[in-house]
Amino acid sequence: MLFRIPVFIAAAAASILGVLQKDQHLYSPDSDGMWHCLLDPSIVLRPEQINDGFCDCPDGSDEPATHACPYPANEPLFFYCENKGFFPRLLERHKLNDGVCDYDVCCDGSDEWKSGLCPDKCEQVKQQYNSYIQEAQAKVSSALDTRKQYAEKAQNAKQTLEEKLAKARQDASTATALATKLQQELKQAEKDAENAPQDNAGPGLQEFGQKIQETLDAYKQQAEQHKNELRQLQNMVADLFANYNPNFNDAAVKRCVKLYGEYVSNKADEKSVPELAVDNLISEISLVIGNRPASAISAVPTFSNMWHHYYSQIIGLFAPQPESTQSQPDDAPRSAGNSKKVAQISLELKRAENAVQAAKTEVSLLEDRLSRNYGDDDILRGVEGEWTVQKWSEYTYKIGLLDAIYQDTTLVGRFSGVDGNVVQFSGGNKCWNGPQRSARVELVCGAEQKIVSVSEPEKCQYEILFETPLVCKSMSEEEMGKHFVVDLDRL
Ligand code: MAN
Repeated sequence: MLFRIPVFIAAAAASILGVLQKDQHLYSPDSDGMWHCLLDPSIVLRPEQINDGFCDCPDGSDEPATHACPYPANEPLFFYCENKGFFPRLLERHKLNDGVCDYDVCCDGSDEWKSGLCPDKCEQVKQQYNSYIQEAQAKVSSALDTRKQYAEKAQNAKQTLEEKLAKARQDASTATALATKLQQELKQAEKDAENAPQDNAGPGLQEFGQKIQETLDAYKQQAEQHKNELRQLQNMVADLFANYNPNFNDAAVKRCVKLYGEYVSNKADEKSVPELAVDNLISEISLVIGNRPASAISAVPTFSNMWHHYYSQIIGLFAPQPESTQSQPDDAPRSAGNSKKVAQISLELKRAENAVQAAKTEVSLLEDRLSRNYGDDDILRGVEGEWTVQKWSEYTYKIGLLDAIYQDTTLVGRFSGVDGNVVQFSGGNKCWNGPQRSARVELVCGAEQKIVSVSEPEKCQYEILFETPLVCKSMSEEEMGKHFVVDLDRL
């Protein structure tokens, strides 16, 4: 053990112990063989006063390898360990020669240079480091592979959306062209109908049609009323769901809240098709019975003339269409045909207009989805529809990065945007006496999707740390090395 001390002293003679290689020149003596404190050159010392365990320079520059000098302004002063064969590091000077081997920083044991207590273990530390780097490289490369797959999925999802958008735009323009053509045809058919002699279906038919319309209207209103009542009831239960006191042990309330949660999760989207169908039917009836000029109403409605009217309408629908109107005899059936044609074209026009509207809505929805920011490489699109379900503390969290977050059955928030590695969720269930729930999810690189922590710094505002390969980037060995910790037990 004794022979180690001269090794360090000998090293100090050639170079000053505890000083970075690049700063060694600052310790060269002047032409008189004297040395000056670094920040106060008026203080002149003999070279052997450096590292003699007595503090001469207020800046501590004469004691780089001892703790003789107090830290100026409480900022630590450092000792440089050379760590030959590994990476040089800096150790706070108060840890020098204290009887503890600080191998996590000075693997060469130079921190205990006075006693020589600590043999050099840089070789073992290097082995630990190498296997750490190997493992880290394997993890990062597997995470990057997974990320690549997500990026491909994202690319495909984007491409599918772009194709859907192209199709929707095409549908919109086809439907628009058709609607324009039908508008012209309708104008012509209306003209033809006005000029044609009229059949003798009477005002009774109009009344009859009106009755059907009124009945349909009444049903529609009733359905509307039921819908409003249902909405009110839903709002009442939703309010209970968002604001009940979970600490109050009321089994009925808890059961209601649980069932409501299930009801909301399983509820199918509202369909507006039947309503549209009713509207179409109402306007179809008005086209069949109401487009007729008042002068045409001549007969009193009887069962037989109404029967005749409907019979000719129905037969007209299925009868082979004449080549041209010119070949029609100039009598009542032609008139029925004309008014049926107006009705038919109007209906087709209405359908085409609905199709235009639907395609335009689809176009704007798709444009919106395509223009949103989903992070580098649009990567978040790759996890669309993927949910991570994990218990954290007393709740089970369900996270769909592009959808929503649930805390058990409580909606914490819906996806509202991405900013760098942070995904925001807002508009969740209202907090008891507080705001609507919201969350901020910070994504960090990890091999798989996993919740690392959930906190609630403000009531009902959640901070979630979430591991995912989505944000992994290739790392240099130096970056990986920053997280390396020496396992002292294995030295
Ligand atoms: C539930 C949970 C909690 C939240 C309280 C607020 O218990 O959503 O996270 O703090 O409600 O009342």
